[in-house]
Amino acid sequence: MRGWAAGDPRYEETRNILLKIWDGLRQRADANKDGQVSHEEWCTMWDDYAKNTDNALDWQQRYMNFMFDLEDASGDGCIDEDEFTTVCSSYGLTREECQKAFVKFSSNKSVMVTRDVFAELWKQYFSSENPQAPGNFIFGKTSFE
Ligand SMILES: [Ca+2]
Repeated sequence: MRGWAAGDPRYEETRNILLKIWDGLRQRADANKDGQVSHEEWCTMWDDYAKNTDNALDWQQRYMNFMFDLEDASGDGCIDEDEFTTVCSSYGLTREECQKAFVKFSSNKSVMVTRDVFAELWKQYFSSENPQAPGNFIFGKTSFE
């Protein structure tokens, strides 16, 4: 997304972070050790997380920070609507839906989405049973079908 070539230190750092995320994910979620994380294993792991969000696994914490850094393209410590929309539309959502989602989790753009705010929204995304909880919009989707 950022156009960094292989060999660029930022490319290598990002690659290393993703490999660490995968390592942690595989070690904790791949219950039957077949080298793959199945849908069921994935859900079981996040269900465990939802029961105690203060007890996040290392890789889950890395994943959250990775997503924050990915979205905060300007590096100013805050995700703005344009940054959010750019990332979420890259995986197939329309810009309009991303903008609607941003409005929902930023309380109509009145909240600065800093890393701390994002961390709280992230916990909500994985643990809240309320479909309208602001955290449920951090991946850009506003519909649930
Ligand atoms: Ca930013």
